[in-house]
Amino acid sequence: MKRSIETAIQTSGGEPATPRASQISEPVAGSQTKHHPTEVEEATEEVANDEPPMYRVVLLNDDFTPMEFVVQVLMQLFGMNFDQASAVMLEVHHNGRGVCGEFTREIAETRVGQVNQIAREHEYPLMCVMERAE
Ligand code: TYC
Repeated sequence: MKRSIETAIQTSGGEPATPRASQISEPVAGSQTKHHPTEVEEATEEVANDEPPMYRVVLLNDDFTPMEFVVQVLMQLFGMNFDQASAVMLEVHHNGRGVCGEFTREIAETRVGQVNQIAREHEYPLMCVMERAE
């Protein structure tokens, strides 16, 4: 059975995003004790951030690139299934932009280059950019 793109999006479920370690708040050891740090102590506390900066890969809308082509690109380059790719494509189509995913800088740069290259090869104006997440 062949489903239209509009039908596919209505039946697709949104996947919950996986929180990064820094977004999970757990009680800090000792935080239940009687000691209440002063403002000065709090201001000098430092926490190591060993997570790399993340970048959003963002797809932009245009009036000419076929919807089917965009869906194929999202499936091939971002590992999305048909329903996920259709949802992102329609988000871009209706709102002007949509997020393909969040990656480290090198992977984001590679994906942006691949989208723009395949679009140019097919002579479509499809545009992809990256931006710092957070
Ligand atoms: N707006 C395009 C159309 O109507 C479809 C499209 C969707 C184009 C997403 C680009 O990133 C895009 N054919």
